[in-house]
Amino acid sequence: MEAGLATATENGQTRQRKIIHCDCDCFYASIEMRDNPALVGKPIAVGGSPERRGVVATCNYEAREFGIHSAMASATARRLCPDLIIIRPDMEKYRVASQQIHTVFNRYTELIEPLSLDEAYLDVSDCAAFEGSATRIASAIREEVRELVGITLSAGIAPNKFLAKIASDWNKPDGQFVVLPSEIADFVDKLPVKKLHGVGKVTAKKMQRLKLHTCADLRRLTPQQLSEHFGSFGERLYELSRGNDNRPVSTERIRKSVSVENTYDTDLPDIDTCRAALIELLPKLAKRLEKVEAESVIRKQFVKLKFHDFVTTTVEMLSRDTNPDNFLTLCEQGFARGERAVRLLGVGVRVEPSSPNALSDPTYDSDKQLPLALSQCDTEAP
Ligand code: DCP
Ligand code: MG
Repeated sequence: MEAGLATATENGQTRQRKIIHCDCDCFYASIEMRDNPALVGKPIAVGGSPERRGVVATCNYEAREFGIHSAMASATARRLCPDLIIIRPDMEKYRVASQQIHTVFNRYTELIEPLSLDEAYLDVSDCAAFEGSATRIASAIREEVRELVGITLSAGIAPNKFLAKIASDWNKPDGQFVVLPSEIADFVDKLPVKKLHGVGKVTAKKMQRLKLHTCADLRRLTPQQLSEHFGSFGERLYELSRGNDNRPVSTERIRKSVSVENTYDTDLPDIDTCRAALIELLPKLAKRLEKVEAESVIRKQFVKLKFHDFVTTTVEMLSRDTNPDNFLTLCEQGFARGERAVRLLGVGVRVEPSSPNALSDPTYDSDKQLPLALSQCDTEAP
């Protein structure tokens, strides 16, 4: 049995996990359509006003036909679709719906890992309903969410989290897709590398240069070649390209930070280039924060720099928002500690759950190595 499919049982035997990844369809927009059926069939977005430089949080599938998507400026969205109806978000309503969805999940398993208000992994390996058929459990969950909450949900069913998450997108909206253990090789063969978690813009470009387009291409490389090209990420790529992922569904992890970072093709030589690069990271951070703002509150802002010699330093301050001037000040303080070229820059915020139930996926947290109880600053050797 392949490593990524196995889970240990008490007597030391191994068996396959059954994971369902659930993701509601155009979540905020679905709730708004549910509450105002006159909106159904029309292009709608939920977000800020175009007049006040608002952005789209999400939009329904009719609006997506016009090229509108999450995080787009509402003004741009309106330009693309002059008839677009833009609705202000009502977070409280979405939180209530999220709790209801969880009541449905709880009927089938206690092993639930929420990723955001509308998304969760469920481990149903021990669920006896429907003779243990994860496919039928997923259908039942979708039906019950439709009845109880009045919105649709898509599901991916697979032997691990990585495949389940990709599969839930396959028949979206209002659909589900199963990857059986016997189908994994075929499924990942055709999978574009861009679909792999952790493959961002820079890595994707590099893979393109190396003519690595699908997981089948990645599989042709040895572990040594993968780590030569992609450093410590190489090992993970080796596993993912084979459809392996042994991460358990975790019910306990709490999101501790939200951040973005970038490793630059050419080192940033001085503070001015660092400042400019930092400003460019901010929209991406804002985008990630939008997704979690309902369940998290900001406690600190921080900036991380990795100098060309791999020495890393992090500077942070107490804060309740993402003030760009604060980030610039932190960046200057960090740079002053090294006064040498910078290969990686990160910006982020430390967060706490806004309610004890607001658990989330640590995969948003790209700063896992940072200590949690941070002093004002810390410097790490490589
Ligand atoms: N969200 C947000 N800002 C973003 C992305 C998302 O405010 N940049 C909010 C609105 C979404 C919700 O989070 O409704 C869930 O995000 P998803 O990425 O799951 O997107 P949707 O559920 O809206 O659409 P999909 O059908 O693609 O899952
Ligand atoms: Mg969704």
